[in-house]
Amino acid sequence: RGIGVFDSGLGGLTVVKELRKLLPNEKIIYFGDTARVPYGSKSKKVIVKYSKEITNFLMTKNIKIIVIACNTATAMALEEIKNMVDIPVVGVIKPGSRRAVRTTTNNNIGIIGTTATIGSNSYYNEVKNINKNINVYQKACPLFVPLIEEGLLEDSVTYEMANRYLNGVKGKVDTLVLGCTHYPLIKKTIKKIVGENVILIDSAEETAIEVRDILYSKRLLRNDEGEESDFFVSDMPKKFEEIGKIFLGTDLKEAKYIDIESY
Ligand code: DGN
Repeated sequence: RGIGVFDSGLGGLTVVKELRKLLPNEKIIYFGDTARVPYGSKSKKVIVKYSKEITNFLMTKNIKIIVIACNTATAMALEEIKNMVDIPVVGVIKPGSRRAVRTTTNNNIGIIGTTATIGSNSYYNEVKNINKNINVYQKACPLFVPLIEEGLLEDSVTYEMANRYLNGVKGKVDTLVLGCTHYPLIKKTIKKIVGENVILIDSAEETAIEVRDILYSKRLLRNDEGEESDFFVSDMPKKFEEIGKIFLGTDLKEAKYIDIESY
């Protein structure tokens, strides 16, 4: 059986990249909701509905675990999806928060993400649950996703926006959580602003570790060589294949179109 992974679009491929590094034998079934991205500016009701349709689709693909590789969908729909299926469901927020708490030495953590993720206070609550003495500075950065999707990774426009967004955390935090699947792609720009000594937490890596641990403890890890992964999208498979390479760091096998609203 495979690992089901979904995201609002391309961003979740950063999680696939880490899963492949850590669990090269596993087959991954990925769904990117390219027709309905971005999720970051939508309501909980709508994001839960989308996430449920995607879960119904993934459950037809013989999977043993679901990874919600999208911060916004994790913040809005993790509990609903957990209640819907009898296989483990992993989001990206808990793993990222855990890593941040372990990393900080001055007890000042910054969190950046989409408007929905930051508005939900999910990271804030998660961090405070682990250690209530940690100061959490949150900032929504809604323009980062479109800038990154346009490929403006090291452009002056991205730098200018990052400068405005990060003004409030600069100089305060020693750890900054990249609470959105896209942000690892502009790590360099972010570092230029917050300083080289600030540690950037990429939830993707920590999420992959959590998936490995769950599969290991349930004796669900594959030890023979896996089959090729499958990629599905709700619109524009060719564009997904093209830009997906940047997120994945390697070539992307064919992506297939799925009418997700029928699930
Ligand atoms: N995948 C989304 C997230 O991690 O919050 C970012 C893209 C979006 O839907 N705005």
